[in-house]
Amino acid sequence: MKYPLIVAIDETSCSKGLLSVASRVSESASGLKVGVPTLISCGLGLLRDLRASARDSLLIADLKLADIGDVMVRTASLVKDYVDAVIAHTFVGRAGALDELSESVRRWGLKLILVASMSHPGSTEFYDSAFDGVIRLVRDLEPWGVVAPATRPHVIRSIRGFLPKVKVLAPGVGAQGAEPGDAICAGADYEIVGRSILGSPDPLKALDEVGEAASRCLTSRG
Ligand code: BMP
Repeated sequence: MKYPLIVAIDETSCSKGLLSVASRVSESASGLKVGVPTLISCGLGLLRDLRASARDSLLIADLKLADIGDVMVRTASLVKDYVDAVIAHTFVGRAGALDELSESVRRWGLKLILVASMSHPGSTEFYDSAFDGVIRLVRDLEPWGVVAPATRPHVIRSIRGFLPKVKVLAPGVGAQGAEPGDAICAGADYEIVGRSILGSPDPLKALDEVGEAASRCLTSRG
């Protein structure tokens, strides 16, 4: 079974080796999340190539959409043929924004992932104080998944309590301070890990170390 990990690719230079490292990583990780730095540096061609080489991995375009519905739909339409899921912020609200994106994403057969809370300290300045509204919005829109912080496991527990069915994807492991496995133990489905895997001299070894810890938590949860 694959590790409950999604590897974040946020490289600013599009090296030849990136595709091959990402493909090898995808053999053990559940998914790959391609961020805006990589989309700008490599272009959509990388998504197309990843789609071909990482067929059984969840491929996520981390566009962090936050605009009026029309622009979010246009932006997502550019990646819809290559990826399984797109990520959008929740703070733009439903009417005229996420309702339109959600409808299009469903029609295209993609998964929508909404940011429920973030991993950096500043997330408490806005996201966490809007928590009840975010939960209502997520209940209403029924996305496939939400992003919640591995750095604050109590937020993950709370989201899991309110939204038992949604997939919880948790960033903040390693470089941002959370220990591998913390988020899975708190109820997340996947941990999102970037620099401590792809920035390591031996990405596959780093993947195994983080992945084993996350898998142990999954096993202990039963
Ligand atoms: P790293 O493991 O290198 O810190 O990367 C974390 C990844 O998760 C980045 O791609 C970042 O965009 C993403 N992320 C995050 O760190 N915090 C959030 O709250 C939401 C994210 O998507």
